[in-house]
Amino acid sequence: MTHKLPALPYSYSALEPYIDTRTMAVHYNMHHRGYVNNLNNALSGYEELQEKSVVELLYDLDAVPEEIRATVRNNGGGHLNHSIFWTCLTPNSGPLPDNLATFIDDSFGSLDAFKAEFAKAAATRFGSGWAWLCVDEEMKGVVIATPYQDNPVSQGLVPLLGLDVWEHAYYLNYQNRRGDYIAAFWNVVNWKSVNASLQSVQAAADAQKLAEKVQSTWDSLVTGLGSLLGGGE
Ligand code: MN3
Repeated sequence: MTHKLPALPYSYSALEPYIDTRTMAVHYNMHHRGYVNNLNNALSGYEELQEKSVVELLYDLDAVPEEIRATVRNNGGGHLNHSIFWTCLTPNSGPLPDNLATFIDDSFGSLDAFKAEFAKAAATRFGSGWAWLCVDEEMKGVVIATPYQDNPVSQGLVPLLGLDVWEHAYYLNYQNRRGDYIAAFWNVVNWKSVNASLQSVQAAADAQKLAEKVQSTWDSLVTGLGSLLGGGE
């Protein structure tokens, strides 16, 4: 597959004054486009890797040949991270859907406690990187920060909400005031989209649980049949 720059779901100016027009234009059109182009260039000549989605590539980086692994990690990560980031933003933020509010309360105690933990991860990420809200294997919310363009899927976590804290994401408008940029971010979070991501993870987990239940029912049925047919001890 050829990886493509996804359409931005709003105009460059839509997130003003929290994220300015010029930053959005450069960020989307230059930075994100660059990651997509570099990823496609790196994969040229690797037909089996071209069949994989960017999530599949990053989930199993060991399957990527060493000579292009760092390039795929950085540029595949850059592509996926920004694709997630754009959908996490909206000019019409609104309240949290109930399902997401419950998930955040269960995982962090309250929305304010979650925001404080997320903002701290974003503020203390030294140098370039990202802050994330993810779902772990136990279906709990966790906050992490990743360096450079690393994506949480490489650690087996599913990202729901990401914040780019590279200087290119805020420097034109905020200069060195990363904290102001992080505070402004909460005004443009697309909670509906974050909740939609959460719901698809929850649906997949429910389907897996159901499959395991069917399997264990089947196992006990077969075991029972086995002892019936085999006559036991
Ligand atoms: Mn960026």
